[in-house]
Amino acid sequence: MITTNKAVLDWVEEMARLTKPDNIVWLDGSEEEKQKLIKQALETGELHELNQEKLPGCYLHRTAVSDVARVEHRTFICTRNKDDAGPTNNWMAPDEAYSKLRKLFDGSMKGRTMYVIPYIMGPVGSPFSKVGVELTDSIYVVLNMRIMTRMGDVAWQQLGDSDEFVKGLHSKATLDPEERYICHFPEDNTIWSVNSGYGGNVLLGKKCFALRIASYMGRKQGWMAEHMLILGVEDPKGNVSYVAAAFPSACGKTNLAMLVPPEYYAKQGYKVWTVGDDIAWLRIGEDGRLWAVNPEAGFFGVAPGTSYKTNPNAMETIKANTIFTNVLLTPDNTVWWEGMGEPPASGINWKGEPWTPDSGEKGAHPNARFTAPASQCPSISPEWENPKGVPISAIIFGGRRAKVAPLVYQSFDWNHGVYVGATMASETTAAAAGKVGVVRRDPMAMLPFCGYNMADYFAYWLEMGKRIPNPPKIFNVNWFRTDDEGNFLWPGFGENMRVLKWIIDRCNGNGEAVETPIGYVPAKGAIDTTGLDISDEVMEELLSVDKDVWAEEIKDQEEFLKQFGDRLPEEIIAQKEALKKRFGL
Ligand code: GTP
Ligand code: SPV
Ligand code: MN
Repeated sequence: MITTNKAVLDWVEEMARLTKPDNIVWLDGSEEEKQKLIKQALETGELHELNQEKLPGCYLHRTAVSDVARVEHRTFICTRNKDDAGPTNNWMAPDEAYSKLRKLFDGSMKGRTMYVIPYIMGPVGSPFSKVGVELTDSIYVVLNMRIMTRMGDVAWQQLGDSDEFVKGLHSKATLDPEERYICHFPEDNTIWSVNSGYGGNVLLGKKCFALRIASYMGRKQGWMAEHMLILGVEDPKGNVSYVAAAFPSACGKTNLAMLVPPEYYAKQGYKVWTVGDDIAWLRIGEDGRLWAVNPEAGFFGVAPGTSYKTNPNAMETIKANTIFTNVLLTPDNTVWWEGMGEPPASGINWKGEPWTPDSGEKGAHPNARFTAPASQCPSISPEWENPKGVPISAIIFGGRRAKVAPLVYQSFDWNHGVYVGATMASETTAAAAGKVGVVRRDPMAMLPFCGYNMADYFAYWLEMGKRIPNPPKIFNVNWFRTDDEGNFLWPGFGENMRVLKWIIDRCNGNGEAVETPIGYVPAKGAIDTTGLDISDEVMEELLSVDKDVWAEEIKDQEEFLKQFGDRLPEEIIAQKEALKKRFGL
């Protein structure tokens, strides 16, 4: 179906005049269309067909070697006022950005097809949901968007003749990294992305729309768009408590969302249900609680480290109908990555070169990913497409900190929780181009994804606290504390259930805690370690709050907050002063 929506037709025509494709294909989202596109992508080499007996419906894609992660230094928020983008975003004036990118898009689709992808972010028919349209010259993008969103005619139906849709334009152009731009125009509901073929830069429904544009929209409209997983913990009586957790990229959201409780908990009847693994849209419900939906329909997850030991639900999810990007190709035409288990004797690495385990090089890129339908996840929640969403009892912040942050602590109240989120820090990962393992502040895991001034974002969080009659409790976790040799002190993965249990107990008025200057930390023995091989000393270290270490930490937080100047909410400063005072600093 070609829509009759005039705003869409006019815009597509204008973009086609600019990019000059040989033809335009309007996608309907059908199975037949999918098979046709796969066939074409196999012919051009954009996709490689994997062993269809072992991995039915699965394909491999390799990106350009210089195009394997998000490019934060080339990602811009283009608001008329520079201050509206704020000090943590790259900014370009809209006129300048449009004219610069227009030159790059001019004729960029010559000899190619322009695909028109109508899609919905959020469950079909949900009051949370929003429509987007992405124009792209990449079949890989089309096939990924087909998994990650509700794509096709269903979106035209939802849009009707409204002009309220997010306009996304993407072209691979020449893939020149020097001319790569990911530009957002929140004032125009527009995203222009050029010269990349990597997920986060080009699947415009995901980070570009569902976080950057949506965070801007949400602030105007009274809701929130966050870099959060959503999961439900079912207790033996059948009560389900939902939590949302914000960890920076490649810091454990997918893994926590798909957690399999260890035997000790499974036997008692505990279950974990997956609602989403990366993005949450949150609204205040009629009952005064905060309700969340997952705007996505699939998982674009980190492959390395994923195994039947660490994340069996992910392994089951990706057995069929999955696109693998930048993984190792094995001799039996299946896939492998570091951390999956025994490597094959040889293979073709992510760059497309011959590889052996002793070559000294990685077989898969550290940011290799799988794209798989959420519906295939064994732990997918029966509520995951509920148009009303699920009610959130706890918000959890977290990151990778070898030192400083304890395994878990609870904030004193909402405003203190906002301060904890605002001053979060984590070691950088391969999800974005640049150095790995450097500690940086990443407020609410939104540093690369906030579509407006981060100081205003803090203010909005504080304001939401006043507006939510029954707000979630706020916690912080850290699975990544290490000993002096750099070994993780906490087993992580399924065992994180023990921490989740304490968090839910706290939400229900149970769970023993001791008060420390940074918040409530589990009392000795309050984290149940039955069946776990961990010493009391290690537990003590995991939960320790060291004054000298925190004195340094607070100095660094203070330094970070300075950049916001007068725009920083008074309450954030008050929280910082109160924290210092509690430490006697
Ligand atoms: P994005 O998709 O980039 O937003 O990342 P994510 O937050 O969903 O991260 P993901 O769950 O994919 O985890 C990234 C890496 O961290 C993987 O290699 C995991 O194996 C590893 N990881 C996840 N959870 C744990 C944990 O509890 N402990 C340890 N040690 N590693 C973990
Ligand atoms: C992230 O980097 O946080 C991701 C992957 O979830 S991407 O979609 O590439 O941004
Ligand atoms: Mn993410």
